[in-house]
Amino acid sequence: MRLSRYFMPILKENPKEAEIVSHRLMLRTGMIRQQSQGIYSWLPLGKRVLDKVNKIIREEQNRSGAIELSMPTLQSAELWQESGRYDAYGKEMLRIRDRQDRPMLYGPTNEEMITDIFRSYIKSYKDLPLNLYHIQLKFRDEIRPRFGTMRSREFMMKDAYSFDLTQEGAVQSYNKMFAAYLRTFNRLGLRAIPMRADTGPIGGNLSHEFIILADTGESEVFCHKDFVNFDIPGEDTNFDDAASLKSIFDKWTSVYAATSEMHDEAAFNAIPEGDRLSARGIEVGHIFYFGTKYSEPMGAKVQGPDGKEHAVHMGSYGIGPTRLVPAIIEASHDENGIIWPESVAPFDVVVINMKAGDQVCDDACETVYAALSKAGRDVLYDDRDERAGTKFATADLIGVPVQIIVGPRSIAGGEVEVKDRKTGARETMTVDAAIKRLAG
Ligand code: P5A
Repeated sequence: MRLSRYFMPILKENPKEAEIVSHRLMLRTGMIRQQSQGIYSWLPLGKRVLDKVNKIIREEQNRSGAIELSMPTLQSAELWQESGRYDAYGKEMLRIRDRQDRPMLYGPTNEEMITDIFRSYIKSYKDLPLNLYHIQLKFRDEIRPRFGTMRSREFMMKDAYSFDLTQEGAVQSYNKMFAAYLRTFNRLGLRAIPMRADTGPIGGNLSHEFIILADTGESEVFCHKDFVNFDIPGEDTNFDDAASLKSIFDKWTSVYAATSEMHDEAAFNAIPEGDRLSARGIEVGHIFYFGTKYSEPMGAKVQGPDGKEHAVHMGSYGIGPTRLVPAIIEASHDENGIIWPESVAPFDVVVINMKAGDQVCDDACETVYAALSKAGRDVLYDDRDERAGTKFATADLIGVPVQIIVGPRSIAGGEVEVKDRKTGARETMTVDAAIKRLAG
């Protein structure tokens, strides 16, 4: 991508409305734009990051055996009347009427709709277990939308729903998602800690929130320091092996961790003082087991091996991609801007032409840009007619992991500078060596 032809509206000034660093940086780098309170457009730079986050989420959902579909944002109120949540959900639900005056709503979550899909097709235990997910916009008319896309009214969610014949099966489905979530957040460059949490309007009595520790987080959390050293389940995790899934779950729930709603002061105080962590955190995921709360009233039943009808045991599993993007920035930035983990960086490399219009610089930049693009890397080429200082500041601000700096002096000797955004380390090398290093 040539920056001169890209759409990346960088703001010169720090936006006044932004209270936390991620919100400030997302506005400054032109990643997002507020359209109305708590409702955002994702501009091209932001969209790239969001897509990479979703790709990782998708890969790990698929690896665990979950199957992707797509459900609409608008739902009929009838389904929610069946479960009893239409009245219970309250003012957070945006209620709409269509031209025939039929009550509709913009979905805040999809338990009812997926249960409806399930009951229409699945009749036998032989088709279980089943886990269906989608990545779709949701709307919750939050009282206090704030911090940009961290807590917005319209937001994206990856929501998965599992169906099992028995509670035992449902617990295994829960453990699958538990392990998949640990892997997902790790690949996003985050250490998320699963904590016992309140189930709120989704229901049930077993749930874990996945929390990233950050001073700007909205949740107050309490946990044991040991979490920092726990191993993340590997790529070879066998999602069909109930025992190994259980051992992952047991390990990660073996020491104290709870949000303020579930906090047990006595249990926390039993931890040696030096190992206690009382901090703030960002909830990036939340998983639930709620048994037959929806399947019973909505008649989602299957025939069991005993020939009788059984209401299925369900769980639901949410991740917030549009919250994860600012959460990653909260965890990874410095005074000059964002430092993207490689896995979600909008571009892998930025080529900085210090003297656009100089034939030798232009030619070298074009060579690097073409070679790395051909090798499949996402390359941003800063070919703008701007001062070198402005270009360096932009590159640091938008946080691309590697910068290739092409200046008239070094290119006269056939060399470029390669700078690592995170460490600031610089290395001088030939054009060919730079291409070889970064072609991947
Ligand atoms: C689980 C999947 C549910 O809705 N039903 C389907 C369950 N859970 S949840 O905890 O309420 O939300 C799941 C995740 O969505 C993100 N999220 C938000 N992100 C941005 N702005 C919001 N207002 C918002 N509300 C929820 C969070 O990451 C949450 O963990």
